[in-house]
Amino acid sequence: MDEKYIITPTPAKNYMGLDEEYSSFKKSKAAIMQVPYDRTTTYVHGTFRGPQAIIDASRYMELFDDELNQETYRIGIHTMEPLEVEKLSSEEMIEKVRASIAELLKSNKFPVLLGGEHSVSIGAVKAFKDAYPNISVLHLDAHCDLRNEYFGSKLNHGCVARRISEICPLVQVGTRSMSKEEKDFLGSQANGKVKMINVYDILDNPMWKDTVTKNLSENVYVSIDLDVFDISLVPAVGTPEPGGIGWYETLDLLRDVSKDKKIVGFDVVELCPIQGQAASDFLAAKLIYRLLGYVFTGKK
Ligand SMILES: [Mn+2]
Repeated sequence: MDEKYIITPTPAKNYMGLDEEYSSFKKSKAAIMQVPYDRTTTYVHGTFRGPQAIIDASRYMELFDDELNQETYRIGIHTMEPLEVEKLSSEEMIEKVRASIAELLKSNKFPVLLGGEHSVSIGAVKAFKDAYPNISVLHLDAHCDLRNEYFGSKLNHGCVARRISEICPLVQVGTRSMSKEEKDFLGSQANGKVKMINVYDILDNPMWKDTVTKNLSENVYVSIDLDVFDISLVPAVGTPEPGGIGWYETLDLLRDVSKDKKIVGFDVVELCPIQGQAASDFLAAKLIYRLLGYVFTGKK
């Protein structure tokens, strides 16, 4: 792709390009943590470019949210320097993420984590479990990620939900791909710790969103693998799967959950940018802003 198609002159540092007044650590309620980790990706590599692509795209969004009729940025959104994780093992990266999220929670910041591959979420969930013992995880993903081990590692991105299910209850939404091992796990050992609402449930049952909220505890961490969206909306992911969910039904779900529960943090992972195709990056940037808006509605 010819470089002239890329309008952004230099990589942006700040989500939405916010001024100091709305992005200093001290004054911000939310903090964006970038974790450009991409070591166990099995198909398309490049998720380490995800956080920067989201920050770059975010500069072209309106500061006014026309659905919520509010200027969510006024809560203050701080962008942290990217975590240095490129050369770390999965164990080391997860511990670094856990410690960084724990620090943010101590400072009363609302963490937003940008991946990177999905294994970054394990560190975040560990930190949230320490801070909120009754936490549960809402996991949006095309894949159920319930393998005990994948490519020789228990911390592979394909094992994320299995590891999270060992920490706290998990509700999965939008899945449409699984192995026989994962199917068997759901049928036997999951022991009610994992509730799955797959795409067929979404198509068949108009009350599917109620099933989601019913199975979540009061405090909720949301983990969004962007491949949950249909590939026509978000083709730039590490493991694209056809038949995903749409923008408005995803927003409907997140709006419902934010009203019924307390969302205490979230991540957006697995963006694998395609040069010259900005739609996926922009959707991710806007999804983050809208979800922050839901969480902080009326709390500016
Ligand atoms: Mn996935």
